[in-house]
Amino acid sequence: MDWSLYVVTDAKLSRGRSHLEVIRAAIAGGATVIQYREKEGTTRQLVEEAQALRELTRQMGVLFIVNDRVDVALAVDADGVHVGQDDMPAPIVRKLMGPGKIVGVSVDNLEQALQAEQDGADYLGAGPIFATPTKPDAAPPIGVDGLAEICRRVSIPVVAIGGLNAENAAEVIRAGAAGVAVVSAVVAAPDVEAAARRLWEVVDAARAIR
Ligand code: TZP
Ligand code: MG
Repeated sequence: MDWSLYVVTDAKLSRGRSHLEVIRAAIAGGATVIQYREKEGTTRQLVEEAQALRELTRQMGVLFIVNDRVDVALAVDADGVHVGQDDMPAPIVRKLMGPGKIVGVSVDNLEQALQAEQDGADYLGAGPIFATPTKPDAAPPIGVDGLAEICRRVSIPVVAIGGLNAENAAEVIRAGAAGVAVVSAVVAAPDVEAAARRLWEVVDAARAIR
């Protein structure tokens, strides 16, 4: 699985553009994983939007993950689901999703990382690496050192998240991350495709010399 550039949706940051438009451009620029993250709207709306993104990501051959909602992930046959520390516990998520689906868990410290790995997570989202206005209720930033420690201690892929952009993506890859997860750096960019391509290039180059 290619975790290089993991793009997370955010309707409020999309400058009035649809998820489909933004995500199509992100994939054209090199996004390898798409996460549908929507905290508002009815279940019907969520399923319809997720369905459309599922079709697009399947056509384009990239992974499709749904944030939080195991039911929505199953409903649209997403590749997996991503849960946080206040969401459904990972072992239950695993049971509901089945062995063939991807389960990702957000962690903001080593203890949570080790627990998530033991609980059967396929990958971790570690962060926030840096403070970010995109998630005001996030835990305090763990920094590149916090990320590096988690990467050293688990054997599953770790995707870094929080305040990442083309300027700082290389250092999280050098710290051991399998990829960078971004919201604003891609979704809020005036030119989504160009922003994604630049990030992908930085990640690819950083990995080549790791
Ligand atoms: N989880 C930890 S930080 C964050 C999430 C969803 C938001 C990251 O957004 P951005 O705009 O890439 O800093
Ligand atoms: Mg969550």
